Amino acid sequence: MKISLVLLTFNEIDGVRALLEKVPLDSVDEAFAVDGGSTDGTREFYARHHFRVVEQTSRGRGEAFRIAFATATGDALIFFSPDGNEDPADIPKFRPLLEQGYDMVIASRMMKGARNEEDHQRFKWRKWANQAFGIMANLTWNRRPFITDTINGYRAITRNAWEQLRPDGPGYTIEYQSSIRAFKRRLYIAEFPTTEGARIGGQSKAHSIPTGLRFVKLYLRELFLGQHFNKANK
Ligand SMILES: Nc1nc2c(ncn2[C@@H]2O[C@H](COP(=O)(O)OP(=O)(O)OP(=O)(O)O)[C@@H](O)[C@H]2O)c(=O)[nH]1
Ligand SMILES: [Mg+2]
Repeated sequence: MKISLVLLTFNEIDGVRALLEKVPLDSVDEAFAVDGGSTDGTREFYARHHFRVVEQTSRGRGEAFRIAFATATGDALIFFSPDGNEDPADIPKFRPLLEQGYDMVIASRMMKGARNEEDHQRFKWRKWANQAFGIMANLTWNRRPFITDTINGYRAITRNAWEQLRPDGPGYTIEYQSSIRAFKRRLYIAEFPTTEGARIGGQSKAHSIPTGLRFVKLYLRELFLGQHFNKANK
């Protein structure tokens, strides 16, 4: 199976500087970055290291996923965000599950053996909100075993699944929408536990309240669309 690795960055110079050399490139067949228009030296860093970059024409992670599928030649794509939250040592864990036939593989911050960035805090607001969205999606659409982390960006998706699901969501909703539509089509999803690290530098661009509202809107739209999302996107 041919696997493409996609790095997603928008002003992530501290992260790429610390992590690019830790990415196990020998475990994938192709690798490139999709950049959302960084102005902090991220793009220049890639250029200096002869790492291929595709520039986005419009911003947001949703657009980045779509550009990645349009650019990559692999049968499956692994998405890795080098901001410190995701451990590059997990990258080789996706292949065996994809080769077993799973349509989507998610590195879970919520399952047994995993660690969430907020686990040391008493009030895990973001984790709880993510879990609530996850439960809503599982209860509404999932007829297979419970998926613990429907939102994490650290995941692999096969091209075949992507073409069936055609996710059209904006920004940070892209992963939640991919999971929801995979539930609707009864695709096979695997999870493995991961340890979420702290952000290395720069800033988060995902602001909790507006992002949460976009998730609610997306959930309602998916409820309305039901199984008819292919037509809606055409
Ligand atoms: N290609 C691309 N990447 C983006 C875009 N927006 C954010 N990213 C990257 O996506 C990853 C996750 O974004 P973050 O802003 O860290 O969101 P988050 O992980 O929910 O927030 P933190 O927990 O604070 O790190 C990072 O590697 C960002 O650089 C975009 O518009 N295009
Ligand atoms: Mg992050």
